Amino acid sequence: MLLPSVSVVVPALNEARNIPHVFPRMPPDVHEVILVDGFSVDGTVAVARELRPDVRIVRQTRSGKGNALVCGVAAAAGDIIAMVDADGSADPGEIPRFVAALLDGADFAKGSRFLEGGGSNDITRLRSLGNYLLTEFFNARYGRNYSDLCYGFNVFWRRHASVLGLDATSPPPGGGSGLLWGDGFEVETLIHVRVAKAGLVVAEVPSFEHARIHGVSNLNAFHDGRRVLQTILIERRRTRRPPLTQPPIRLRPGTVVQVVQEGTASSALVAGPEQQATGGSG
Ligand SMILES: Nc1nc2c(ncn2[C@@H]2O[C@H](COP(=O)(O)OP(=O)(O)O)[C@@H](O)[C@H]2O)c(=O)[nH]1
Ligand SMILES: [Mg+2]
Repeated sequence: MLLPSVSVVVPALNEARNIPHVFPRMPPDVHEVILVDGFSVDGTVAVARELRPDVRIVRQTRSGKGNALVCGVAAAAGDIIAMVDADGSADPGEIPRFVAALLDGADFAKGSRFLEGGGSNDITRLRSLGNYLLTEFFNARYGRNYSDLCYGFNVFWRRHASVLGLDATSPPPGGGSGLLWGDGFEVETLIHVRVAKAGLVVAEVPSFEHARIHGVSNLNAFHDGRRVLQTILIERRRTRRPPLTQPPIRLRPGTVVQVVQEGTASSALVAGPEQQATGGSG
């Protein structure tokens, strides 16, 4: 069987010192690596090209990590898109684990630091508490049972990219450096909301988040936490309920995933011969 091709989208804002820790960990068979540069001034693009002459450099159209991701998604040509941070916190070596969940039937594989096998050296107590509350709120509103909402390691079939409904091409509002909705760190929440609204089958995959290697985070827990909360609230007002049932997905032995369906969740290490996972009673 021909394996699906994988495009890795890497948003990067002044990550020249971190990219040498990230690129060498890419699985050898990825179809393409797309670095979406946020007009870095530290030589990020030159370092990326030196490490990986085949890297595709995309300049983002507005500001913010969300805008960077959507520009990367628009440029991607692979069957599967993997979103991987450039600061050394996400390990591209985990990509095959996510791809396995997609091959096992999921439409979208989201990383979770809070499943068995996952973890974080990067998350602060404040962020952890905020993430927990926002995740619970999201679950209550959208009928899911995710364990981790605000985490950026996501992998999905490119054919579902239109579900995200994100705008890669409009100029910045007012011609300045303003953000459109979804351009900031709320982007992951916006994606999860729209994926849930579309009723896609989502598998949570355990992932380990390492501490950022150099530099400091661009995220502000209060400001960006508020944008995440607004996203959950505003998008819900426009929501029609997603389908109540999702088809069961088949998992290969050895895969550890959490299959999340509306209102239910179950974790499983698939140990025996191929088994069916339904993610609970639905
Ligand atoms: N292109 C681009 N990348 C960004 C921007 N803001 C953050 N990033 C990248 O997004 C990833 C996550 O950002 P980071 O600051 O580490 O936030 P945190 O992981 O939530 O603490 C990193 O690879 C950043 O370089 C931006 O405005 N433009
Ligand atoms: Mg980070």
